[in-house]
Order: sequence, then structure tokens, then C-alpha cells
Amino acid sequence: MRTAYRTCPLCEAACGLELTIDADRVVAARGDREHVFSHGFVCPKGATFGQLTDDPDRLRRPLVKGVEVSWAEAFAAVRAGLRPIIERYGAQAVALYLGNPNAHTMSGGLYVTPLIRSLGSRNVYSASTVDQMPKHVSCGYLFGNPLTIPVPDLDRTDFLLMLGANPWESNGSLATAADFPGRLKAIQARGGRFVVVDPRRTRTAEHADEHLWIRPGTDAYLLFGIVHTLFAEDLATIPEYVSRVEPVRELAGDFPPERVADVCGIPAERIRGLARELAAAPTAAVYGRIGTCTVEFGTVTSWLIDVVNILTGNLDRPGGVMFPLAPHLSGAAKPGKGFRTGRWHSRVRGLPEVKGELPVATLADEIETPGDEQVRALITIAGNPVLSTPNSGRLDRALSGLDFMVSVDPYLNETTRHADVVLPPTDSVRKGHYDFSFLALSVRNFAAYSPPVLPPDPAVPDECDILARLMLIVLGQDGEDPAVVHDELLRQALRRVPEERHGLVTGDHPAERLLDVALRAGAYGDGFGENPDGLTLDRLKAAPHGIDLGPLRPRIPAALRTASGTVELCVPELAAEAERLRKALDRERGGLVLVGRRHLRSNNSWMHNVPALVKGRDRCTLQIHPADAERLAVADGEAVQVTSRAGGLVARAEVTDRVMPGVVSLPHGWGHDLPGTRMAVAAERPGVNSNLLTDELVIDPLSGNSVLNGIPVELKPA
Ligand SMILES: Nc1nc2c(c(=O)[nH]1)N[C@H]1C(S)=C(S)[C@@H](COP(=O)(O)OP(=O)(O)OC[C@H]3O[C@@H](n4cnc5c(=O)[nH]c(N)nc54)[C@H](O)[C@@H]3O)O[C@H]1N2
Ligand SMILES: Nc1nc2c(c(=O)[nH]1)N[C@H]1C(S)=C(S)[C@@H](COP(=O)(O)OP(=O)(O)OC[C@H]3O[C@@H](n4cnc5c(=O)[nH]c(N)nc54)[C@H](O)[C@@H]3O)O[C@H]1N2
Ligand code: SF4
Ligand SMILES: [Mo]
Repeated sequence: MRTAYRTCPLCEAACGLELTIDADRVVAARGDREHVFSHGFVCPKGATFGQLTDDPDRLRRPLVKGVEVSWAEAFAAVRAGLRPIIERYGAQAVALYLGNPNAHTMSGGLYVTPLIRSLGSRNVYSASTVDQMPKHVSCGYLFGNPLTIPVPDLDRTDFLLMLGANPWESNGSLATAADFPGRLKAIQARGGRFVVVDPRRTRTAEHADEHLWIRPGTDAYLLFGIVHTLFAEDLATIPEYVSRVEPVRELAGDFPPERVADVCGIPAERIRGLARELAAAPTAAVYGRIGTCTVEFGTVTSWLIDVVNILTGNLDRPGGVMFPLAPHLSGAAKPGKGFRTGRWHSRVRGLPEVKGELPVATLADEIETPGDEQVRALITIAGNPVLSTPNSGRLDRALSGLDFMVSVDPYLNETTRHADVVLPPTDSVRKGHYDFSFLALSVRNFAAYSPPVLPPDPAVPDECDILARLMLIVLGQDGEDPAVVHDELLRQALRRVPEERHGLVTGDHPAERLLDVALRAGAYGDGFGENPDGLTLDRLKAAPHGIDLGPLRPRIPAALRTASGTVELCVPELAAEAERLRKALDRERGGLVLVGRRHLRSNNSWMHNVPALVKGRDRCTLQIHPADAERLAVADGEAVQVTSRAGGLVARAEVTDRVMPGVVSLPHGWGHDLPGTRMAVAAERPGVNSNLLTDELVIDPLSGNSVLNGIPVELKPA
């Protein structure tokens, strides 16, 4: 028996795990009490880390048409499937879908962008457009860089206003904060407060000082009401680094609290009160997540969150919202060009490109619609769009019409069952781990690297090797060793480093060497010998519990990349959306709408095969308020037929006052009863797929993000 330490790769909280290893198995996982960031915190998912590796349904050999083959045969089949399509129809005929775990793997952080470049297709899709794309766009406009996202300074704030987030179950998102619940309780313990805005009484809402029920999709009205009050009552402070304030003042004029109160369901006096509290608090932070992004006005809502942070003087100050500085990034000031979208448009619906990708809500259109550049082949990497994207019933059908599909995924699931070839990567225990995405979103600066816990499995290539092989295939250079790709990426990473220092780079694996380069060049790095005390891969390897880099520090102006070098409070694109929002004030509202929810023991669609996480009572229920249940003659536990514009399903009703009247809630990521999958535990408790109801035709126009909350539905006993 031995002990090993490793960052948990299962959610954004980046907890340190202490693993007990017996020979070549992880027999226990618990929180690492000495970890500099998580201090021993672990959730039920992290505690099953070993069981995930041992899952008998996990693929250990590649599949071609469902049959196990050798790796050589599998890559030959990919080549035979992809090359003719690229040669005959061009790269546009091949689409890529990148799922959420790419943000949790080193191959995702280091090899996916080069693969996209090698392929040269504009048909790139990802889970970002069913998630956080509105935040990227609003931050792109405000700060000039869509990756410059401020996070709430949880550990120092006096007042936190949280909209559409449930970190008690999700453990936080776009704010990496191991033990998020503990950090929220600490706000209260030091005399501060937090307020939750949600159409459901979540576990987070139960712990809050106040819970405000809001009608789904209307947070932008609440926030504009707050902005209106800040100006009307002269509470707004305008920091000197902010420009284009006047247009916001003018737009806010149309949204007095009295006007928006009925729409969002929060009394005008409470809206004004929130504005006053935010302005008066010594420090305050407004934070929003899934419930503010996956809605029709997602980008405006995400923008207004930071408008309020800025106008209350809370941007870039301790206790407000701040920009983290990750160890692999430089943090140095650079002239900015600003941010724009629409460098190309989708072929069928003409939707603008954002951050190099197109909305996944239009992937089925691109597959189904004949014409030049029709999508005929699909590569999925760590994604399950058949359960996670809107009107997934339609996408499911579209996937069966593809000429060729290859999936890099450890499971034969609802999506990969369509793949001609499935390439399963090594499990997490045999991979190194560094959080390229989440260290840049952490509420405290820190660094951690976990080397592989077990030696490589000779029968299964590392995911970096798999992606390198795919790169060679799309480039028409198959047959070569993936080392060609690894060497080329290292050469590119080192292009600004004097040649005589290249020998300093260490690492036992291609991903480790690329990380070492990034760390040495990064904000805390050794500068390739210039700053001998600075960070290197070896230093991180010698610190298995991570290295604390201190509380967040102010980063304006260095963090800004706008053309003006200021925070640009309003751009014409957002002003136009605000106008659309104003027109929508008079819309008919009152029908039943559907929202989602997450449960502590779930992880989107893919961890329902771990017995410890699915035992107990059925969680895939349709929550409905007692008043609605009575009106519609629906009894607790009874089957109900739910229909929307996109489709229908039958779910079991759970009558509860945890949802507000007019709102029903169904979790996503279920529906494991499709034929051709190989996830035995999940199939025993399949649940239903809530994305059969979400509508691919309704999107947030600026970001292309899907609308997954506030879906109009009709309901009757089944
Ligand atoms: N209605 C509704 N829909 C939603 C949401 C919602 O709130 N409501 N949330 C949305 C959000 S926020 C997200 S992020 C998306 C997620 O959408 P997706 O990313 O499409 O789906 P996941 O369920 O995360 O599936 C992850 C896949 O990666 C595989 N996998 C796991 N680990 C690895 C690995 O190390 N390597 C590789 N190659 N594969 C791996 C799993 O087997 C699984 O197939 O769902 C979205 N869909
Ligand atoms: N246990 C668990 N943890 C996870 C995941 C998981 O599936 N399970 N998924 C991970 C992923 S990929 C992500 S992106 C994060 C998401 O992290 P969170 O956003 O914190 O998670 P959700 O539980 O989706 O919280 C969204 C909340 O928004 C509310 N809501 C819905 N519509 C509206 C609205 O219009 N306005 C407001 N104000 N609220 C609304 C919902 O009721 C819900 O409580 O969680 C991550 N962590
Ligand atoms: S909170 Fe997230 S990172 Fe921490 S143990 Fe749970 S799944 Fe892992
Ligand atoms: Mo997500």
C-alpha cells in the first residue's frame, strides 16, 4: 500500500485528493488535508475516483463498428473513414465536437487547439455553447479578452449576490473554489451576507441570508433595475479606467424597478434595496452562473453582472470581483485589439462564429442540410451531445446519417454508439494533471501539478498520443510516430526562448515538457534561469499539496486588452441587445416553463455508471409546485407527459414547493435507455433526457449559446 496525491479532475473545484494505492489499483480516495487550496475538502464524486477507473464498462480497447480491434486497426479505420471525405469535400465537411472534460485534461489544454488548426475546419463545436459562452462574450467586450473573467473574491467579500448558481451541489463554476460551501459559510461567520436569486429553493438558497425567487430568464431585468437605481440615486462610482458609461446610463433609464418588478417577480422596493446594499457594502461581488448564461438574454445578463460590479467600485478590488493570475500565463501588459465575433458564419442558419467556434445548437442543421460544405464526418472528443445539447432527439437522428464518425471517449454511450471508431484514452490515474482552465478562474492564486499515479498501460495510448495521431491523419501524414507532433509543439512553445536555454526543459512526458515551458515563462516562473527562485515543473513536482501564490491581486490595467486600454462599459452590440430586452418587457408571460438542476452526485451525463453515485432514490424527477400540480391534476409520483416545441417525454412528477409556481424542473444528463450503449449501471436507472424538450432554434444571439432554462412546456398526466 502506498499513498499518492493528485488533483481531482472531476469538476472545477480542483480539490487535492489523497489516494491509497494497492499494487496497481486506487483503493481509496479522500481529501488531502495538507492541500494548499482545498484543505481536505472532498465531495462524494471525488471519493469515487478509484471506482471510475475500475468500472468494468470502461473501454480498454478501441472499437470499430462495435468490435474490439487493435490500435493499429483502429487508426487505419479512422484514416480510411476521414481521408476520402477531406480529399473529396474539403476540411469543412469534417466537424469537431469538444466536450466538457477537455477542460479537465492536459491533452485538452495542449493538443486540442493544434488539432483544430491541423484540420482547418470552421465546423468546430463545443460544450461552451451550452454553458458559459455568454460570459466569454461579455468579458470580451468589457475587457478585450474573452478569457479575462473576473471571479468573486469569496474569501474577503462582505456581500455576495449570487444568481443562477448552486455551488452547494455543483461545487462552483467559473469560480474555482474548493469547498465553496465552506467559503460561503465563512462570509456569514465574519459578519457578511450572501443572497441567492433562483427560481428554486436550492441547498445554496437554504443556507443563504436571503433567497429571492425569480421568474426564469428575467435576471437581466432585475440587474437593469439595479443599474437604474445606482444612477437614479447617485450611488454609481465611475472608476477612471472605465469608458463609455453614458450609453449604459441611458439604456438603464428604460428599466426602472417599477417597470421590471412584475416581469422578474421581485418587488421594486427589494430591487432598489439590493442596489443600495451593493453600493454601501464595504466590499461586494455579484456572481452568476448556468441560470444566467443558458437563457435567451445570456450575454446581456452576464454583462450586467459586471456592470453592477464596476459601478459599485467592486471590480479589481479585494472583496469584489478580481482577475486571477494562473502560473502558466504571463500576466504582463500587452496592447489590445479588442474582441469581435462573426469572423465566419454557419452555413445553414448564418450564425456568427464566436471564439473560433459555432453554436452546437446548429450542428444538426449542418449535418442534415445538403449543399457544399455539408458536414459528413464528425470527430467527438470527451463529449456526449446526444444528451447534453438542445433538441438532442434531432441531433441523435442526424448522427446516424453521417458518413463517418470517430469518438475519443472511454465509454460506449448515447453519442459514441454512433461512432464508426471509438478510441478510449487511458484513465485519469495514468495521466498527469494540471488545470490549464481552472487555475485561471481560481478565487486564490495557486499552482499544482500531479504526475501520473500509475505507470502507463502499454495496451492503451495516452490521450495526447491519440490526439497527435488524429492530427497526423487529418494532415494526411499517417504512419508517422506521434513524437513528430510532440516535438513540433515543443519547438513552437520554445520559439521565443534563446536556444542555449532549451536544455533546461524537463519532463517525463510530452505534456509535462510543454507545461514546464509554460510555467517557466509564466507569471511566477524562473524565466528559464533568469529568476532562479521561480516556478518550474520540478518545483511543482516537489510540492504534491500544491504551492499557494497568495490572495488575488489587482490586475488593471495589465489585464485589459481593449483597443482603448480601458474597460469599455458599452459596445453597440450590447446596446442593441438591451433594446431587444426592452421590447421584450411587454411579452406575454404566464405559461409553465422548464428549468434544469444539478445534484451533488452527478456530473453532467457521464458518471451515472458509478454505483455509489446513483444508489438511493430516483433523482430524475420533474419537480412541480403544489399549486400547479393541483391545477393540472398531477399527483406526486405520477407519470406526466411533458411537451415543448422541440419534443416530448414522460417523467415522474415530484410535487414540491422547492420550485416556484409556474416553473417545473428536470435535471439534464439522463436518458440512458438508448440501444447500442454499454453502461450497465446507468441503463438500470436510465431517467429521461431533458434535452428532448430544449429548443435548438432559440439561442442567445450574441454568443450563440443554447437556451436550456425557461423552456415553455405543456404538461398533463400521462
Ligand atoms: N438541459 C441542460 N443541458 C445541459 C446543461 C444544463 O444545465 N441543462 N449543462 C450543460 C453544460 S454546463 C455542459 S458543460 C454540457 C456537458 O456536455 P458534454 O461535454 O457533451 O457532456 P458530458 O456529459 O460532460 O460528457 C463527457 C464525455 O466525456 C467522456 N470522458 C470523461 N472523461 C474523459 C477523458 O478523460 N477523456 C475523454 N476523451 N473523454 C472523457 C465521457 O465518457 C462522456 O462521454 O452539458 C450541457 N447540457
Ligand atoms: N454535482 C455536479 N456538479 C457539477 C456538474 C454536475 O452535473 N453535477 N456540472 C458541472 C458543470 S459542467 C457546470 S457548468 C457547473 C454549473 O454550476 P452551477 O451553475 O452552480 O450549477 P446549476 O446547478 O446548474 O445551477 C444553476 C441554477 O440556476 C437556476 N436557474 C435556472 N434558470 C434560472 C434563471 O433564469 N435565473 C436564475 N437566477 N436562476 C436560474 C437553477 O434552478 C439552478 O439552481 O457545475 C459543475 N459541477
Ligand atoms: S468538489 Fe469537484 S474537484 Fe472537489 S472532490 Fe468533488 S468533484 Fe472533485
Ligand atoms: Mo458546464
